[in-house]
Amino acid sequence: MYTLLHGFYKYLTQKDEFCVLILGLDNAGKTTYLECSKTKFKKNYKGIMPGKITTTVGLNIGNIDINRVSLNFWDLGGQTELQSLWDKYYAECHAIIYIVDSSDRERMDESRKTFEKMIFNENLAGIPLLILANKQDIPDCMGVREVKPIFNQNAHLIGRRDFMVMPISALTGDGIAEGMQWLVESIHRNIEMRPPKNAEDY
Ligand code: G3D
Repeated sequence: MYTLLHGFYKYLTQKDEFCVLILGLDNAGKTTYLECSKTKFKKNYKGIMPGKITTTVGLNIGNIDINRVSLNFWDLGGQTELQSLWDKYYAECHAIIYIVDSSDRERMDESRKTFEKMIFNENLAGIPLLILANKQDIPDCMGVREVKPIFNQNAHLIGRRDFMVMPISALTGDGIAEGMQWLVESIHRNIEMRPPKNAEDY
């Protein structure tokens, strides 16, 4: 009887756990994005002041619970020497958030090439991709209408998976909630291909 009740309780309270990688060039705003998301979605979380956030060197991790879903975020460093570590995490992840500095036109092609190299990896086949065109608060930055065609050059590698380019400002928080909603829905759509990390506990 206890086992039955315990199992039922577990069923009612257990959250599906998923892992999301936050990737992009250094200075794109990955750390700021994760901080902003935690501030928005975690009760009582007091975020770090944007001025005190330093660029990702190594790894930042964070967890956000949304309804019955628990998202574990891995913000990996974007410097060239750290990019070689990204693929160690591909087989385990359920979605990718790729952050672009929309105000940095000079590095846009470098960002696209890094994205191309990333999605070429077979461990990411079919995995939902969310490109966040960050820093939309900066005047004269590139909007989604400019950023999207650049990354669409890799349409043959993106294929039929869930793919979206959305505008955000990690500094003001604009667009963060919409992106998170898309992410959760896409992860659910792909659940047969990549079941939750804790699926075997059910
Ligand atoms: P990274 O983790 O991808 O390396 P960071 O990037 O999160 O450290 O951000 C790099 C710089 O971009 C930081 O400025 C940060 O404040 C800024 N930034 C991040 N997101 C936004 C945004 O949406 N709008 C604006 N205007 N700036 C943003 P500093 O000056 O500390 O280097």
